[in-house]
Amino acid sequence: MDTSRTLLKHLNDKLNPLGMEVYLFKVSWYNETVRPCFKLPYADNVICAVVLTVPAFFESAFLPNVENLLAQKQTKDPIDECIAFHLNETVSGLNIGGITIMYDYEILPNRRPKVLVQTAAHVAGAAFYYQREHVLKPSVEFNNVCVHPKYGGWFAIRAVLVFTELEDANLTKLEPTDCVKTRTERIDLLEKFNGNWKDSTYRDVIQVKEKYSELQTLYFLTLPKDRMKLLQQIVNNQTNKNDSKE
Ligand code: B12
Repeated sequence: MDTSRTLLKHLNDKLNPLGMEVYLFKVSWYNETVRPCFKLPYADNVICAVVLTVPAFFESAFLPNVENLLAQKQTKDPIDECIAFHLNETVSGLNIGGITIMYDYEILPNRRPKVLVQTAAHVAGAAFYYQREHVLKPSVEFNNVCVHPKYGGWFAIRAVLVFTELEDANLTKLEPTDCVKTRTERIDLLEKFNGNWKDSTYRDVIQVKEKYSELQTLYFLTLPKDRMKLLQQIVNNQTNKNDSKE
């Protein structure tokens, strides 16, 4: 087995059970598509991994840890904290130096995102990136959206790991599945994503295998300032349920 494949297996063995998926790409695949100001400052054959959270993440990784998160009284976003914890744990188990983790929310001093995770997901074959150019409606200022072949829009793209000391010129390119094929469907997708993303209809643009639970949907629709209160309620309900069983 070659090094990239061993690496991918390690990452997925650790992260799949937590509701996370990992796909590899080379720096050159990403840098060839983005404008110069977004290019990653690494050699062409350096291996990167894009990390997604899929519906199971909330119940498999996040909820079991909520009590600890509340006890720590930390100020960071609890979901971001949970993802960072698991990614740090996972890479610390690797025997490779020079690993850089870039999160979706990280912004450079020039106000640009550190990494464009949608482009990363597309070039890694994780999720097709539907952009306004695909619908030939140049007059409309659409924001663009990735669609996952199993989970539609019920997922998020959380991070890119860069393995700065690992180069592989022969990494096999996985093409993303083009699951929103017609122009009409693509316009519908982009209109839903831009028109009213809060109703989540854009997420159901294809038939999906699994989506966010009611609780997860409620959590993400709750304003960040009120999420800790919601988590406290979830923990209290859980404690009451356990008490009544005893
Ligand atoms: C800034 C930002 C916002 C801003 C502005 C929106 C925007 N897109 O600009 C605000 C705060 C409004 C926002 C809101 C939301 N966002 Co937002 N946001 C981002 C963020 C941090 C950066 C996006 C950005 O600035 N891109 C810069 C532009 C220039 O990039 P671009 O348009 O892709 O252009 C590049 C490509 O076209 C590429 N390119 C050129 N040619 C080709 C060819 C090919 C084949 C490819 C692949 C690429 C490619 O080159 C260009 C750059 O040179 C990303 C996370 C991230 N780090 O990427 C999330 C992200 C895009 N947001 C996301 C979401 C879900 C939302 C919300 C629904 C809120 C929410 N619940 O989080 C709303 C939706 C609002 C809406 N209707 O669009 C998701 C989208 C997931 C998906 N399925 O695609 C992301 C990826 C975050 C995540 N963790 O998953 N967001």
